[in-house]
Amino acid sequence: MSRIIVASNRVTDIDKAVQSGGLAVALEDALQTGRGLWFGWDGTTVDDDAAAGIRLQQYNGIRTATVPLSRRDYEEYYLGFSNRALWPTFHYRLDLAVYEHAFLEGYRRVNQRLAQSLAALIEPDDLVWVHDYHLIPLGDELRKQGVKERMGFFLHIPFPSPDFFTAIPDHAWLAETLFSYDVVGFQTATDASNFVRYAVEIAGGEALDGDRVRAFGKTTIARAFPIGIDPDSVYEMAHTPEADAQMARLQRRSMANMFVLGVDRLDYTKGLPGRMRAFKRLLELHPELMKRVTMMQISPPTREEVEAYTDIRQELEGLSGSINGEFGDFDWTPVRYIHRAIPRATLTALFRASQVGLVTPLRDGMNLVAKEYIASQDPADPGVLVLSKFAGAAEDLVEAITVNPYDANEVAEALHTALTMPTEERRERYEALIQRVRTNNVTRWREAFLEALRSAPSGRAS
Ligand code: GDG
Repeated sequence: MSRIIVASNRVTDIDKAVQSGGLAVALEDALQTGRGLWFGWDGTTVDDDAAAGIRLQQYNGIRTATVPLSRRDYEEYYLGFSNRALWPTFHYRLDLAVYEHAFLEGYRRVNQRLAQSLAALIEPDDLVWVHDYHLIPLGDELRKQGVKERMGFFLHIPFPSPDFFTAIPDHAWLAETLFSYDVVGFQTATDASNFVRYAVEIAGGEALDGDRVRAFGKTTIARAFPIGIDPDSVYEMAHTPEADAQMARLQRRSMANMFVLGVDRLDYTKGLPGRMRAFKRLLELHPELMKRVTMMQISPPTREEVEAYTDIRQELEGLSGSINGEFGDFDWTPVRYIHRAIPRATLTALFRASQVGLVTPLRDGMNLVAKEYIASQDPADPGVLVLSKFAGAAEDLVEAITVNPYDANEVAEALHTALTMPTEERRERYEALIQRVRTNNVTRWREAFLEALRSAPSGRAS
């Protein structure tokens, strides 16, 4: 069986990463059973990159190969092009996008350097699986290094419509690099079709059968592979004696007996200010809910060196403070806002304890929180998912209450519907949703992608 080489921007401490969920869990099995290798940045920065070599380690049967970044690489490749240019553009926020020439050069340089380090580790018949927007040109750079093995790329965030993609200076170069992969995977059918539209309408290429698309004189496969979770492990974590105790403590300590829960990295794509405004609107429209419902928002910090992230933090602190000042009482706090990461076990207990999971991103590749919320529920008395139509998850989770996150009134009314929904309807929606979360689980995602890669026409995109 072929070895699997995973490349992602960040390789974290595997034990820690597996505990906190995410990509590490998804890939752990594949990496262990396939004698795999996980390659990427180790999260540190050094002054002099010339002195920094590749570091090989082994955890739990998984080999990692990591490199540090120089401070300049970190600024230009990571904070700059990846998070100031690509992240906002791919999330339809051209107003926040900063395109500096030095960022683009840094992005190219780092991808080239990473490819040089990785190429030396690739053996014949390996399958190379590259992840996310930081590393789009890595495959092309590997090809230039002479790598002929099968290579696939998976984009965790949305692929925007051509109008937005073409705002990126050198967009044709970036798009062309994707054609060096044998398979390009997206979260949703919409994302895949945006990519094909770019190839056909902007690059003058053509869509062929079997999800193949040809442009720039090369052919690749563009297909949706919706990412999922491991619902059984989430359910188990939400139903331990410790979780029971945490739920009881929450109910005891609170005047409100209903909770609306939001869990998102503090990112401007997640629609957090709009979510708080919608909760305020709920209290205005339905004052009978005062003192009966509390909104809990857990938002761990992220990318704090990018200004747009400090702005959103200030806005959110201002909003939660003003709602609490206006509506709160000595015995009731309407909004509880936590700007810290909390342990995964506590998180799943909170999912289970909350009558509503409120997931209202303005754009999101998939959104795993929506799936984790469903997986944590008690089947006899499940909560209700209120989900933005702009989350990739909305393409599949159609029994959620779907909302337009830009419309505070609509979200407020959806919250009211969710909080007053009869048990029978809650169960019906839950049964349909948990079925979907179980079917489109993380193992299926991984296996479907790897199968597509294994059976791709050739190891060398042609
Ligand atoms: C990107 C795409 C796509 C959050 N707070 C805490 C915590 N979390 C966990 C959640 C969930 C994960 O982090 C977040 O995943 P999401 O999918 O919701 O969002 P992104 O971080 O933006 O991820 C996204 C994803 O990649 C996968 O392809 O779905 O669209 O943007 O698992 O539970 N975990 C802990 N404490 C916290 O405070 N332990």
